[in-house]
Amino acid sequence: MLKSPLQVARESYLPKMPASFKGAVKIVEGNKTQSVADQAEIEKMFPNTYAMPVLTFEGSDTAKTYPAYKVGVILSGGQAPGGHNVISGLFDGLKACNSGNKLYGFLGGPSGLVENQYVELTAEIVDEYRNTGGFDIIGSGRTKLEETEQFDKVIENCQKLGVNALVIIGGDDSNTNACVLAEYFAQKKSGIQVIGVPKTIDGDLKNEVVETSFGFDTACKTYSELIGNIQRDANSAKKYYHFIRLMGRSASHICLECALETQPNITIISEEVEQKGMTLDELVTEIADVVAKRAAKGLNFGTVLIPEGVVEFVPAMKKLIAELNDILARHEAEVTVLETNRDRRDFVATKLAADSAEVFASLPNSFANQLMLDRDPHGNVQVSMIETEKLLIDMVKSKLKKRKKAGEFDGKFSGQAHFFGYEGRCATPSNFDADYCFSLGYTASLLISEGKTGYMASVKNLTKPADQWLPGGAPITMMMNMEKRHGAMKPVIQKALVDLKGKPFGKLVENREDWALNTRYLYPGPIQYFGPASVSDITTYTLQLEQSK
Ligand code: FBP
Repeated sequence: MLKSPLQVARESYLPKMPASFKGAVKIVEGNKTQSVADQAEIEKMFPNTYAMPVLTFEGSDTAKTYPAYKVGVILSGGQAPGGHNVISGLFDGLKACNSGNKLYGFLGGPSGLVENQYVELTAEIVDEYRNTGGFDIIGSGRTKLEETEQFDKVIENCQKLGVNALVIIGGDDSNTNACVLAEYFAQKKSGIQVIGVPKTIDGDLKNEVVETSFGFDTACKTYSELIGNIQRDANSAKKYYHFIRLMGRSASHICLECALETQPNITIISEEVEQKGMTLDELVTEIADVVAKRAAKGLNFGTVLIPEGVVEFVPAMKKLIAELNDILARHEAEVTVLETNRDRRDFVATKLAADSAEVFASLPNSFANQLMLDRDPHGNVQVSMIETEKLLIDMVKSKLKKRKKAGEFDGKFSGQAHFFGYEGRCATPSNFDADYCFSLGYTASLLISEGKTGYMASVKNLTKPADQWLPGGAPITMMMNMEKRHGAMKPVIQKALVDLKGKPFGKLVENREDWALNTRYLYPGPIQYFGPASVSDITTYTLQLEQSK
């Protein structure tokens, strides 16, 4: 493998660990749990994995011996910084539990489990990837495991190889899969345990036992560095408005965190847009008003942060997208044979309800075309391909043009569009993510060795130094509720959206007016891997505010 100087230097970084991992551990059981909602239905669907207790690992003086395991691991869904350290923590933990343990990596995500594509992860391989970004050690994918035939195939493949535990490193959808698999394997008495690990840069897989998903910290710091650089450019040239769309399919956690790190002029939070029931035009008016007020102070430049999922939170657009999802699924064959985008637009327009057809017709063609692009395997619109930042620039521009004509606006407006998403997903993990991920992997190895299934690895107390972190396990069923997916009610992990009563959003609201009208930019600079802990070991504002008393 070719290595950059930083990669070489990071090879020798030893992730900081909870004190309880320094020697033998004992497992402490908490109270029995229940699901966040729809308890009766979830209990009925998960008779073997419901109501299990939360677990905590504490240091112990009594050494333990653990049975030997063959463990399979997959990386599932979008990349997130730190995945390689989950695998190295898992590997080291397994070897510490029993030197005969073996680890297999199934290739390309969940499909590797079904197609039996795997590689044995040896010390030599794992060492090459310690503290690096990316998921390239075994690759990732978005295949959804939902058919009984797929589950049976997984059992068959695991049994052939002698694998008796699986670790699924993924987001809410992948951990929902992990939960369903754990229950199915238990019902079938297959003897295969399943443990999940909370991954996603989106930061929306969190709850009382999972404080944050890994990758969020590094991705936000990477985007914030870029936003800071752009703000400095904006403040130097004083001639552009930069509209910056940020990844985060549904929740606006990334956008909110980057706003707290950089203090831009405008930050859109999808959850607030939905709560206020805003139209696209109202959103555009809010932006145009800030542009006008800044222009009145002689400031014809600025930054606007846009969460990539915002279109699905504008109620009229949400309805339109839901109808499009349905139409495109039901008429797939008819739509596929149509040759031009115009034919496709005309076809779907005839199937939409009158109000949605009106909204659809009001959109620029390029944007309407993007709304019709293929859905992902979980049925989600691929919001990363929808250029909301360009749509908003065009709409703000035409609103200001009208105001200028009416003598109501005297400034200048020139927009630059940016989208930051893939830039952050494989960044070299920050010290926080390198440490957190290693601990998550190590925790997963202990959950397996203790014979647990249907649990998600959890490490708490994350704003404290790593030696005070509290590792353990959370039953995945406690995170579940029933939601409509593809027209049917399904058990899924409840997504954590931005809490509009929470402290991180409160801090934005408190400062919104000031950051809009004045120029209070913060320039965070690049992630620091070496140097004082006050710079290199800090975590997100979101986590710090959430955990502040
Ligand atoms: P996960 O939920 O799998 O972690 O992925 C999240 C994400 O990074 C979103 O932020 C983004 O919308 C999406 O993946 C992009 O998906 P793809 O990699 O398939 O383009």
